[in-house]
Amino acid sequence: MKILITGFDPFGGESINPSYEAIKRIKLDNSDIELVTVEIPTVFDKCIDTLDRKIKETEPDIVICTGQAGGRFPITVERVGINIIDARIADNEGNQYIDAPIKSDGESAYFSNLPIKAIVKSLINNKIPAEVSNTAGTFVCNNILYGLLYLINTKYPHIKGGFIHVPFLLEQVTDKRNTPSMSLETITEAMKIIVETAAVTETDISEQGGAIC
Ligand code: PCA
Repeated sequence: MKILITGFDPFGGESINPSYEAIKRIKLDNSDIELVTVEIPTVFDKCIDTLDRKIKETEPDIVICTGQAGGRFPITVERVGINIIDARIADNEGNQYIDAPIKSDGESAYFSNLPIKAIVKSLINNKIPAEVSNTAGTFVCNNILYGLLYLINTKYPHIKGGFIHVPFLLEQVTDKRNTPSMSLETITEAMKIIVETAAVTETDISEQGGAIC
């Protein structure tokens, strides 16, 4: 079983991105998994092209993309990617699209086909705060999630894929008041659990994981 996992480069004035820092430190217990780790540029369009190239090159069974969600407290397992960009800040190459579709021939939205509820449950069982999220935002993380699911739906129907948002690292919040963070060790452990849960879960569990608003 081959799993491709991606993290983003730093953006928005940060000098580090916890997603890539964590995924490059993952040490798996399950030796049946071959893990391929890639850093993706925080740039609209280019991130999807980079991902597509890597999928072609490595032919994974599962693709897990990850990124930073500064300000969120738990690890959030994204349910859905939506076909829109509405950028509050510019990406790392100065692009700032407003209300633009990601793929003109794509559906309005695609659901992750990772076992999102099983992943949340595994994290919580390991005492790591986690929940399902119903929005990956409208910036580059939603862009790559939607792009991945578009690729799965149009080109790679045998692949399972989705997206995980992680909080700031402790070192990123020393200059930010009352902002949630998590240690790099915990985020790295979470990534390991996510990879191993995705690898062994054929069908997701049916358990409440929704939000009222
Ligand atoms: N987080 C941003 C883009 C890159 C990243 O790590 C986001 O949530 O859109």
